[in-house]
Amino acid sequence: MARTFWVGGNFKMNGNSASLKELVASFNAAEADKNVEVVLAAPFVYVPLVASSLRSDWAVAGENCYVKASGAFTGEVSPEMLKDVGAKWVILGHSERRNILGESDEFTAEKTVKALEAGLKVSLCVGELLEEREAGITQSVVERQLDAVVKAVKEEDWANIVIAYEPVWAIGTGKVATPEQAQEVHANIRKYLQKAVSAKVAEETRIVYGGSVSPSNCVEAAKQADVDGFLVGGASLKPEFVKIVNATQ
Ligand code: G2H
Repeated sequence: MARTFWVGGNFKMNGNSASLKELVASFNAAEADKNVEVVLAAPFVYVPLVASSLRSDWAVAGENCYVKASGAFTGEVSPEMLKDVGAKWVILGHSERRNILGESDEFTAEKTVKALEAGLKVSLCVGELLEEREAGITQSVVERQLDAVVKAVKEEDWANIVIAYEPVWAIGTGKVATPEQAQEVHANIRKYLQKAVSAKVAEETRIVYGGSVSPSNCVEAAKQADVDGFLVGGASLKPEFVKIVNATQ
């Protein structure tokens, strides 16, 4: 089964009502490849705005969620709430959550379970720090992050998970991983899924690359056999994001 190319935009903590309205209008007017699944992740407060104004063939995501449906959890947002305001996806395990907010592999796995139970699809981020790459432990770090999720979810849940490999040293730094570096890790993740879950899940799960993806570096990366799309931060805040959506045309 061919894997549908997937491109996510991750606005992070950027934008305001006016700028996001303008950005969405530019995306709505653009000629985007209809064979690509496109998902835009907005800050919680702007999810309704983006969801209500975005073209119907693109979907909206939250950038995080909590592990409960409701209750005394001041400042948190549940997967059910995200769904209620129009999100179909949520990004979980982003390195900024893991490294700035201290979220563990297990907490990320628990969030994944709860988001899936609520009916959201999950863009699950994994990736190593620069010192981990230099120490030659990239694969074991990524496998440790994935192990927690493998233990927590059922085999059929993987149909609703996209894995985003995002080497932390390449995030927002302009230091993009080479297409070969991305391909090597993606292929190893696929081998890991085969061993840890099943051959079907390994074959069908989309593994996308994130970290300083831009209109100028996406075309080569998209040619790699195991690169099934991108999770794009900074470059998703510009109309040229559509060039990344169209990377395989
Ligand atoms: C990685 C990526 C999006 P950027 O965090 O998730 O951001 O493209 O700005 O490196």
